[in-house]
Amino acid sequence: MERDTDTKEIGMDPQEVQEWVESFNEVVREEGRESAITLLDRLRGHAQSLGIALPFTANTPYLNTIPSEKQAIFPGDQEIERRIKSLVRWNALAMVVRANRVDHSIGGHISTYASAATLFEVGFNHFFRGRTEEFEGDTVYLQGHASPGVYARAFLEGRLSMKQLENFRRELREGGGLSSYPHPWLMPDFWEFPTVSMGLSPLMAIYQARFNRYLEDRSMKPRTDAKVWAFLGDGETDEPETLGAITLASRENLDNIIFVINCNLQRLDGPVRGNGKIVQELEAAFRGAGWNCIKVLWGSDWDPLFERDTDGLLSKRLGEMVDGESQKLSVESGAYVRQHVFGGDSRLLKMVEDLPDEALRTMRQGGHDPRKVYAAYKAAFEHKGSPTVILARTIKGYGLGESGEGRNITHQQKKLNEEELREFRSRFGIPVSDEQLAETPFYLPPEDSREIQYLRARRQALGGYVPTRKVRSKPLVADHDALFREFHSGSEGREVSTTMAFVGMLRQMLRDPEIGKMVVPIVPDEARTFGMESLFRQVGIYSSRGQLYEPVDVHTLLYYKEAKDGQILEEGITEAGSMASFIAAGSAYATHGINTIPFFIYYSMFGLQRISDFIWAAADMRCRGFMLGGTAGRTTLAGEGLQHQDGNSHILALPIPTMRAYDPAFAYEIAVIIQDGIRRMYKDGENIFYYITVMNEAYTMPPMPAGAEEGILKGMYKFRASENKISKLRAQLFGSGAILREALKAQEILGEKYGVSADVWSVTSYKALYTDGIDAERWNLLHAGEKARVPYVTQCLTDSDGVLVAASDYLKALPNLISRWTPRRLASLGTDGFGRSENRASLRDFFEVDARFITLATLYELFRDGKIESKVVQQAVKDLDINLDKPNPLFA
Ligand SMILES: Cc1ncc(C[n+]2csc(CCOP(=O)(O)OP(=O)(O)O)c2C)c(N)n1
Ligand SMILES: [Mg+2]
Repeated sequence: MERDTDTKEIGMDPQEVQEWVESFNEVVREEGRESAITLLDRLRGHAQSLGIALPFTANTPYLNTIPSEKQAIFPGDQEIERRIKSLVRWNALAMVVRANRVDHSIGGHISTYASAATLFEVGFNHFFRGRTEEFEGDTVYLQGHASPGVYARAFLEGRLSMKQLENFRRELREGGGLSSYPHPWLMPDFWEFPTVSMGLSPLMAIYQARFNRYLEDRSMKPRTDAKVWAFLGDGETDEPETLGAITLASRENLDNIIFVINCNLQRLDGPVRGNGKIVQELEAAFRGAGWNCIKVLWGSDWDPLFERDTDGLLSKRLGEMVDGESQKLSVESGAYVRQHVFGGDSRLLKMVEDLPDEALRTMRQGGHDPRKVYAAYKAAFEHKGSPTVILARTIKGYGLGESGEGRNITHQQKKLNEEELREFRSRFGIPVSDEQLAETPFYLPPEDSREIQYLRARRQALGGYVPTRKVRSKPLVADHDALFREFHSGSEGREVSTTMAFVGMLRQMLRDPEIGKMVVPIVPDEARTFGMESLFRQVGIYSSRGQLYEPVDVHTLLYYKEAKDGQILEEGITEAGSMASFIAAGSAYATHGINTIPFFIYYSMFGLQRISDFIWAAADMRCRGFMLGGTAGRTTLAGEGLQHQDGNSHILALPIPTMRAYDPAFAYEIAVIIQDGIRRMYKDGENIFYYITVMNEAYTMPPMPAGAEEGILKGMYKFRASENKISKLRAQLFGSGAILREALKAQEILGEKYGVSADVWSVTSYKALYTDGIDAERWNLLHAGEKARVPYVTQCLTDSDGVLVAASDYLKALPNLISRWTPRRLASLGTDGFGRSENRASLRDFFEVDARFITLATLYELFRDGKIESKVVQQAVKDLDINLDKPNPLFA
C-alpha cells in the first residue's frame, strides 16, 4: 500500500504511522464519530500539556464540506430545470448583447450571471419563499451586477415584457426600461434591496437578519423560519464592510442568514487572489468568526475521484494550487489539466487514466452543479444556532466560450461574435436558428410548455415571485398634536440644549399609545453623550439573551438595562452597522408591512461624512425615519477639535434627494419638524427621511412665535423683528442652529451701538430653500410668458429692506446656495476650514461667525451700499476687538 510521503520527510516510520491510523479507524468503526472527536480532543489537550503547540488552522481541506454520501437528494426535475436555466442564460445574454448593439456605450455585465446562474436558479426553484398574507417570506439580496439574469427569469415568469427587456439600461425610453442594477427607487414594485455598491449588502443583510429577530423578540411579528439570503462576489469580500459585521451574526446566533459567495476567483481586473486561495481565506475568516461554513467546490463528476483518494493525495494536490493556476485550468485543454494537476505523481495519473481529455476538461465546479448547490442550501437552511456561509466555486463567464470563460477580460465582455453566439446557443440548446442568430432574439417558450408550467408551479409552491416589493403597512391615524405641543411653549427660563429637548420628545413618543411601540432608537455607543441614558431604564436595550449578569450600576436609577424585549438598538461603535439598522427599520413598512420609526442619533461628523453610501442606499430603498446628527456645528462642540466639529454635514446632505435636512435652533422647531415628518412619512406615505442636527449648548428655549410652523418647515421664518421702525439703516440677519443666538446678539449690538434696525430670521433649512428655489426656477424655464413662480425665500424677503447677512455653523457655501433668489446681495459667514480644540467663544472668533463678526459684516454691507462711511466700519473693528491679522481659518 502506498503511503503519504510527508511522514517520510519528518523521519517517522511509515509503518508506525499506519498503525496509528488503523487504530483510529477502529475507534471510528467501533465507537462512532462522536467518540473519535472526543479522542482527538483529549489528545490535543494532552499535547498542549506536554508543551506541544499544534499549528493553528481554521481551514478544512480543499474539498466539498458535504461528502457525497451525506448529500441531500435533489428533489427537482433536473432536466427541466437545466432547460429553464439555459433559457434564462440566453435571454440575459441577449439583453446585454442587443442593448450594446444599438448603443455600444450602454454596457452591462454578462459574465457574472453566467457564473451565478445555478446558484440563483436553485434558489428560485427550491428555496426563496415569496411574501404572502400568511408568511412573511424570505429576504433576498441578489448580487447587483447579475441583474440581467434576474430580469431574464422575471421575463419567463411573465412579469416583465419583451419591450422592457429590450429597454434594458434604457429607462427613459417610451414605455420605460429596466435599470442597470437593483434600485427600489427606480423599480419600486420589483427590487427591494440595492446591492451594487459592493460591500453594503452583506452588512445590510446581517443587520436585517438581526432586525427580524428584534421584531420577533418585541412581539411585533410572529417568529418564523424566514431566511435572509445574501449573494455576493468573491472580489466583493475585499470591501471592509463585507466582513465587517460577521461576528455580530455569530454572536447573535443568526441562523436566519445565509451568505452565498460566488467564488469565480475573479473580480474585474483579474484574479481575486492569484497567489493565494480566496476560498480558504474566506473559510478561515468565517469559521474563525463562528459561522457554519459550507464549501461547494467540486461537481458530481469529481465524486468517483475523491472516493478513490483514500490517502488524500488528490485532496492535497488541489489544496496546494493557487487560484491563478486554477483559473488557468478553466481555459486550458484536458491534456493540460491531466499534466498540470495529476502529472506530478504516478498515483494521481493512474486515478484519471480512464478519463479522456475531453472529460477532464469539462469536469464541473461545484457551483455549477445543481445537486451540490441544492445539498448545500438545504444544509444551510436546516442548520441551527449559527449563520451559514456557502463558498461556491464557479467559473466567471461560464458558457461564454473561448473569448469569455475564465479570461481576465471577461468581466467587461458585452458582445459575442456570431460564432460564439452559435456555440452558446448550441451548448445550451436554445431554439434559435442560425439565421436568427444575428438578431439574437429573446426566447419565450409558449405558456403551456413544460418549462413555463414547471417554473410557475415552483414559484406558486414557494409563495409567489421573488424579488417583489410591495408596501403593506397601514398608514397611521392620529396627529399626535398633544405630544408635540408641549414643546411649543419654551423651557420657561430653564437652560436646555436642543439635544436634551429632542431626548425629551423621544421619551414622550415612546410613551405614546400609537407610535410608542414603533419607535426604534438606534445609537452607536453615544447614548450617554446625548443624555439618553434615562431611556435605558425606560425601554431597555435590546439583547436577544436578556441580561445574563447583574450590571455594576444596578442600584442606580438609570442602570444599564438589557432586555429581550428592549427597544433601544445599542449598536456599539459602528455607524455603518447603526445605519444598516436604520435601513432595516426605515424600510420595514415594505419589507415586513410594519411601520417602525427609526431615530438614529450619532456624532454628526461620523454620519454623512463617513457612511454616506449607506445613506444613499437608504434613500434608494425609500427609507423613512429620522437621523439626528448630534452636537453638530463647527463651533458648538467645545474642546473636541478637528475631527469631531462638523461644519460639513448640511452640505453633504444636499445630494441625497429624499433627505430633508434641518438645522434647528429651538425646541419648538424640532417639535414641529418631527411631528410633520411623522405625518408625511407614516400617514401620507411619503418616501422621505430626515436629517436633523442637534447641539449640546444649553440655553433658554423661547416659546414659538405665532404662525411660525409653515416657515419652520419651509426653511425660514422671522424670529424677532427689530423694535426700531424708524432707522434708515436696516438689515436682515439670517441665523441657524447655534449661531442663531449670535445673530440675536448682533441685532442688539447693531441697534444699541450703530443705530441699525435689524430683523432676525431663523433659517432652519438651507436645503429646503434651495430645493424650492431650483424647482421654481425650472418651472419658470418651462413656462415662459406665464405668471412666474416666486421662490419661498424671495417671498419672505419681498417686504423687508436693508442689507442681508447670513451666518451658520457650516460652510459659507450653504447660505450662498440661496443667494440668487434673495432680492439683494447676501453676505455669508460660515465655518470653512479645520476645527480646533477650544471653547465656543474662541471658536466663533476663530471662524468669524460670532455676534461681533455678524455686526462687522452688516456694517460692511451698509458701507458697500453707501449708507455709512468706511470709518464707521474701521471704528467698529476696534470697538469689537477684531484682530485684523488673524489667519484665514480656511487655510489655518
Ligand atoms: C463599491 C464598488 N466599487 C466598485 C464597483 C465596480 N465593480 C462592479 S463589478 C466589480 C467586480 C466584481 O467582482 P466580484 O465581486 O468578484 O463579482 P463577480 O462579478 O466576479 O461575481 C467591480 C469592481 C462597484 N460596483 N462597487
Ligand atoms: Mg468574482
